[in-house]
Amino acid sequence: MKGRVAGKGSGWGMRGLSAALLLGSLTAALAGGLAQTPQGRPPAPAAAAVSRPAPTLTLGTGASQRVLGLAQLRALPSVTYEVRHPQLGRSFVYRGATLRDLAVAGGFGGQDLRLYASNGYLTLIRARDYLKSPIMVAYEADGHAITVLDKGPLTVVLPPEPARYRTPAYTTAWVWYVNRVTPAPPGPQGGK
Ligand SMILES: Nc1nc2c(c(=O)[nH]1)N[C@H]1C(S)=C(S)[C@@H](COP(=O)(O)O)O[C@H]1N2
Ligand SMILES: [Mo]
Repeated sequence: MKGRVAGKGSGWGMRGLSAALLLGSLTAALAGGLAQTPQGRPPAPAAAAVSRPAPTLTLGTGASQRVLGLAQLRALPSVTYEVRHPQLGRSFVYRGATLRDLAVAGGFGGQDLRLYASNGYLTLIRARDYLKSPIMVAYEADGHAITVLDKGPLTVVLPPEPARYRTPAYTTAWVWYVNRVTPAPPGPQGGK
């Protein structure tokens, strides 16, 4: 299918699993906090560790890979725009680094990209899309760090234009919890 970013249904199993793991760790954090302070609220550091993990984005693989922390992501040129997140159903002003700049920083500028998420999800984003429009890895929404519940700490965001980005064919490109970008292996689906 033309303009299709990746196969439908990829990641379904992992999505359920990650939701279960997330719920499990939230429950554990709450239980742990309550056990330690029976009269009080769970301690802030436990809650913060669950909802705001430190962002890292790895560019490439193996010996040539580069790991960027938040400061290094912020040191790249940033883009900012408002768009409705298709899965959250809410609009945010997102800020982040473009895939175009990240690919250059990783030494694979202009190539089709494979994006990986911490829940095992992966998808393909085409050079013809990210070279023409500011698709970003967002680290900020409405001026704040992005929580896990809002698909952060790093999440892929597509601009509102062109209009095809708002069609179902592109919902797979909104990679939540993105943690690695590599050049796509050869093949129509980027080796998927
Ligand atoms: N990290 C991560 N991002 C993901 C997915 C996933 O499983 N994990 N699924 C993708 C796909 S295939 C789709 S269709 C949408 C699904 O969002 P929804 O289940 O909220 O409709 O998120 C996309 N981003
Ligand atoms: Mo999907």
